[in-house]
Parts: sequence; C-alpha cells; structure tokens
Amino acid sequence: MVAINAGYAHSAFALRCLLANLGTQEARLIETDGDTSPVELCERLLKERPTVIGFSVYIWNYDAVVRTMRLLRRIAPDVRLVVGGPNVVPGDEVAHEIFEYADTAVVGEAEGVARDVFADSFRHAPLVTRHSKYERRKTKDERCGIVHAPPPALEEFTENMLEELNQPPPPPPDPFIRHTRGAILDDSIEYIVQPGDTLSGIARRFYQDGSYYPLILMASSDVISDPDRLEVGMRLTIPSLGTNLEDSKAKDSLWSVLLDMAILEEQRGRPGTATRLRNHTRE
Ligand code: B12
Repeated sequence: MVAINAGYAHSAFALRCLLANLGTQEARLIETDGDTSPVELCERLLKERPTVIGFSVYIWNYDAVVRTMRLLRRIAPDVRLVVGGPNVVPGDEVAHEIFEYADTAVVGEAEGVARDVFADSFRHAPLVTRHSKYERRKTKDERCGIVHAPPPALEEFTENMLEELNQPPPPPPDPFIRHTRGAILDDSIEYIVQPGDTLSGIARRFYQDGSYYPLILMASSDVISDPDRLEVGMRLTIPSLGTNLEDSKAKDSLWSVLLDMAILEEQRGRPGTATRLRNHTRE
C-alpha cells in the first residue's frame, strides 16, 4: 500500500484504516512524499517483491501516482495495480489516466471491500494481456475494473451511538475523591455559614491563614459552586490543615488546587492572593 503524502506533515490515515481491514493478508505500508522520484519509489516498491500494489490517490499526489504506475507497467507488468482515494473519479476529464494503468479502481470508502478487492486481485483476477514487454495498450476489453464501495451503514452506527448516549452515566468511581478531591477528612469539623462570612475569612479563623481557603473548598465542593458566593446556612466541612499537610498525597492534591485557584484569582484581578497561594506550594 503506497501513500505519497504532500507538503503538510501528515500520515496516511486512509491506508492505516485499510490495512486494519485486510484481515490476514500480508500487506505493508510504504509512505513517502512528493520529493521522491517515481524511479526511486518503484525501486523501493519492487524490493518488497509485491504481487499487488495499492495506491492512495489524492489531488496532491495524482501526477506522482500516474508517473509511478506508468513506470511500473513497463518494468513490472505482472504486478497488479489497485487505486483508491478521493481522486479516483470515473468519468473525470482530468483524472482519467489513472484508469489506464490500474487493474482495479475502488470508488468510495473501502474498509468494507478492501479484503475482497485485494484477495481477488491476488488470486482470481486475470492479468491483462501485455502487447509487448515495455508497452501496455488498452483495448476496450481491457478496461480497469471499477468497484463501487457501498457507503458505510451510518444509520446503524448512529442508532447504536444514540443508544449509548441515552444510557445513564456510570457512577463516579470514588465518591470520596469526587467530593474531597483527595483531602483527608478524618479530623474535620462542620461549620455553618453566618451572615458576612467569606471563605478566606473562615480559613483565617480556623487555619490562621486565609489563603488556605482552597482546602475548605476541596472538602466542601459538593455545596460550594463559587468560592466568592457563600450562602448563609451552608454546611461546610473544615478539614484539619495539619493532617492534610502531613500526608504527602493529600498535600499534593492541596498544592494542585492552590495552583488552580491562583490562576482563578489572577483572572479575577487579585494578583496578591494568587502569589500567596503559590507561595504555599514552595514552602
Ligand atoms: C483531514 C484532512 C486534511 C488534513 C490532513 C490530511 C491527511 N492526509 O491526513 C489537512 C488539514 C493537512 C489537509 C490538507 C489538505 N487537504 Co484535506 N482533507 C482532510 C479530510 C477532512 C479528511 C481526510 C481523512 O483522513 N479522511 C478519512 C480517510 C479514512 O478517508 P479517505 O482519505 O477518503 O480514504 C478512504 C477512501 O478514499 C479510500 N481510499 C483511500 N486510499 C485508498 C487506497 C486504496 C488502494 C483503496 C482501495 C482505497 C483507498 O478508502 C479510505 C477508507 O475509507 C478530507 C475530506 C474528507 N471528509 O475525507 C480532506 C481532503 C482529503 N483534503 C483535500 C484537499 C484538497 C487538501 C489540500 C490540498 C487543501 C489545500 N488546498 O491546501 C491540503 C493538502 C494536503 C496535504 N497533505 O498537504 C481534498 C482532496 C481532494 C482530492 N480529490 O484528492 C479532500 C477530499 C477534501 C475535499 N473534499 O476537497 N486535509
């Protein structure tokens, strides 16, 4: 299978899809680009001793594919040539030469037919009679076989997809982690929000440092949606700062939340608070 890629760095997605659908057939992917000459490419291909060569044909490699196929027809007339890709368009006035050199042309998305197309090319398809060793003249009977690949069964696909989407979401893996984001709650206490309370004020009261408020946020993320909007009567969980700093895992998750909150504080125009949050992670 040959892909002549173009200027933009990319890999031949189409041929990887086809190779995955070839079953047990032995096949190789040769990727190159427009800088490789047809002679060099033919050399490289024939080293593999192929019985069939499949070309992926796009607008950016059409000429290179035609020149390579023309050469192959001369120097390796027994190798069967298959083409496919968006630039294989029967009846196209510009891109018609490809059909003169190909034994089989596949039109459309070929995953479903690849196995058959290549198996037939290998085993059953009669080789076109060559008129001389170096020249191949087509007669009306020697037209390239055209395989129209049926469009993929998208309805079935989307139906299955919809069915999957309509399933209820799976339960979260670990409710403890979801609610606490890794904080240890063993020595925590409950605090009911009073009028005038702020999260950093509560942190100052319990931790003597308002910039540790993310620890309360971690433990109370099931009730607090916005750290700037506490509501009177909210029941907050206040974890022990000491217990969380002593445990390396809990400390790591606290540090990552402090850094997240530092970014948020900067966005909200509070660079001083952001710096204090970051400073904790350097302690
Ligand atoms: C992603 C994409 C890009 C990406 C990456 C390209 C890449 N090669 O991976 C980027 C952004 C880089 C890109 C750029 C360009 N693209 Co573009 N791109 C696409 C897009 C949207 C998807 C390509 C893809 O991966 N499809 C999925 C694969 C599996 O499908 P497929 O390539 O068609 O292959 C199937 C069949 O064609 C067939 N098949 C393919 N090869 C072979 C070989 C054999 C032997 C057989 C039997 C069958 C077979 O079977 C495959 C599996 O079903 C298509 C449009 C589309 N919806 O397909 C345009 C498309 C490929 N791009 C196109 C164009 C024109 C370009 C540009 C030239 C645009 C420009 N003017 O700059 C550039 C240059 C490309 C380059 N490589 O330098 C055209 C090509 C037209 C043509 N007749 O060849 C397309 C078809 C869009 C369009 N309708 O105009 N593109």
